[in-house]
Amino acid sequence: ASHILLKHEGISTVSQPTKSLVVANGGLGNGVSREQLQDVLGEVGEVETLVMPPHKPYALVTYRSEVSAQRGHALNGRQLQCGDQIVTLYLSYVNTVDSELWGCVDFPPGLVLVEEFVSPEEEALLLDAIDWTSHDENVTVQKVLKHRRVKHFGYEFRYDNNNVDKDKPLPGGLPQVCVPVLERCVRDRHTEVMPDQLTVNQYQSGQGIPPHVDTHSAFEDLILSLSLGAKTVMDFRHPEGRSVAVVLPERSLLVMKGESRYLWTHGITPRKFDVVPACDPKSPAAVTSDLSNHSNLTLSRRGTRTSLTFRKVRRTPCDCGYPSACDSQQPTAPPSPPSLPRSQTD
Ligand code: AKG
Repeated sequence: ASHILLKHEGISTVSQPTKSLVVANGGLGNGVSREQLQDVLGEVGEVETLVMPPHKPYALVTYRSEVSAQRGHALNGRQLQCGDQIVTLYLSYVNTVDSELWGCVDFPPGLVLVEEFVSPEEEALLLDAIDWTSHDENVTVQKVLKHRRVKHFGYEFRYDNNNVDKDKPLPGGLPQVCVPVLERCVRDRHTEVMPDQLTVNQYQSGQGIPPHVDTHSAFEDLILSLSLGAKTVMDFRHPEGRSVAVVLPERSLLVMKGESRYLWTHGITPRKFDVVPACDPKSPAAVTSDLSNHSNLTLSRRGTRTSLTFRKVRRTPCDCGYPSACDSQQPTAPPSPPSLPRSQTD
């Protein structure tokens, strides 16, 4: 494998341990998904960066420490089930991985995108089941906001205080049609708990949602967002200014946890076209890369996107590791969440 990597890709492997490894066979080009590889590599230590160049049959991983990389190296020979084929991973040390050189910057930590999470048939079923003409306030609360329309199930999300009335559940609960999707989220270990709140956002072309952090005291760590009907670009911003634009293809599931949920804002800029990588439609995984370093970009006209955002209402104050962004951990109780989670009503 080392010989082929050097000859075809210019990657030279080294025998002495370093923090970085090339994972031969572990690439998007041979059917390994980012989340699948991240799961395996993350079992043995903290992954700092994972670079998966579009269409290539290998990935490059850098661990936080050399000790973790040594445990990663011991994954050599590990087999993965990818669709109906079994892929064997071969790992070798490399000197350094320059993410910029490779044209990919990693997602915010804790962010996972699962492409084709629902089939086109399920997508149609879910879209059909959202009845925008129903106003039964026992089941759903519906609002037209400046840049989108919304519907809430389980609990109403209130845009005046960016929170939910925890003692006022909507008796209808979550729509039955969502149950198979949520069961799959549990089966695939994206969540251990069943969400009890759903916000449906519908964006026409040109609409969006302001950057915000979902109020920590309102919801537990995990946020799941299913994109239906059309793709969009979601912008993630770190408080220190770093930003990552992530293409969310239709039928994909976005899983936000940890730092990406608690510290980074997420939002959708209202516009009619997005800049996306000009990728081979047979290999949609390529579009999950951050856009800033792509050389081959194109314009994509926005269609009507409906997103289903599932969350679990929090019952005890948040004690996350991001106090600067946490309304539960402010020194004095603020009248409304501080300037941290911005208004989501615009
Ligand atoms: C929200 O409703 O707070 C969202 O962030 C929606 C995100 C989405 O449309 O995927």
